[in-house]
Amino acid sequence: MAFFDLETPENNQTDNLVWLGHLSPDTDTISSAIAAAELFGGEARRAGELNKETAYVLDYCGLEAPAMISQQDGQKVGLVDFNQKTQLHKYVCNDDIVAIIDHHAIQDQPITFNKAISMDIRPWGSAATILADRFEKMGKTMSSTTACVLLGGILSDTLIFESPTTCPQDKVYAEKLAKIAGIDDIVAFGTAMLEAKSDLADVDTYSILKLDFKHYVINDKRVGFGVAETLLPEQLIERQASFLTEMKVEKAKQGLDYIFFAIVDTKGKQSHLVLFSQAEQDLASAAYGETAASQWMLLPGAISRKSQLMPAIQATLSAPPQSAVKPALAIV
Ligand SMILES: [Mn+2]
Repeated sequence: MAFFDLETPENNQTDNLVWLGHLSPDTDTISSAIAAAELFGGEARRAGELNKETAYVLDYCGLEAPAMISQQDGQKVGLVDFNQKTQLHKYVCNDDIVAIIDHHAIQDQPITFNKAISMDIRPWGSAATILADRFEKMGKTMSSTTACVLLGGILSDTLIFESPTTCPQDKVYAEKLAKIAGIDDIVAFGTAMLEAKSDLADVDTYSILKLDFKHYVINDKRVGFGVAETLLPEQLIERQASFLTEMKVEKAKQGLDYIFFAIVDTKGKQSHLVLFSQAEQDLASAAYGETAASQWMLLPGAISRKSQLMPAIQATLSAPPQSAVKPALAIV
């Protein structure tokens, strides 16, 4: 079998090598795949349609979207920005995977391997930050276009450093990347990205539900959790009835035990959670310690699925029965 090691890139075989992020790709996933291909060789791929923010970033940076992942014999796949089976494109089998670069917890359904592979998982704000650090540590200069998309990846995942997932390295590397990319105003770039993402008036409700949707399996319960980060929450709040209709379809189609959708108000720093049925209301009440009203729950201060919304669900579903007394979400 082919040999691949993130630590000794000069020895790697890079024929048929592709870099791939998670389903419902976001800016961090796409930019990390692009950067990994530049750093280690091979080509970037995507596992789905681009959201408006990512399309904006690629256009701004002067890059084409990576090609869709295809089914290839003997392809080698480096994964970026995820490690869960539920987020892997069906065209990739476990034996194809040669490396993982990620910043997510290794939780209930990680991809498993029969042999050791090269991994780099750090508790940083974005996979893009890890890629930027690898370029620097390996003494390689990146192109200005790659610096530009990596900056987009950091700003997207950290919500311009406002998300509780942000770490000091994210800011340090954002500034270095901005210099390489020739971007003077980091916050203005990040704000333009968020505005592009918030422009959902012409997008149908089902597409919005699935724009940034992740699956989890916790204690044998299947959970689907979609989020839409927006500067214009009212535009989505008024579509509640339509979201509930689409959630019904999706919950049945995916065989989920629970389905959640959060309208994340990135300006007001709060989330509006759409609660499909009594099951979701009960779980959300236990997890977040808030009361549901008319299939809604307002979660002040909660803007990150990764570090706030999902960990609370995770803790509640993992807890032994009858012991869920105090809410698992600590609002920061
Ligand atoms: Mn990410």
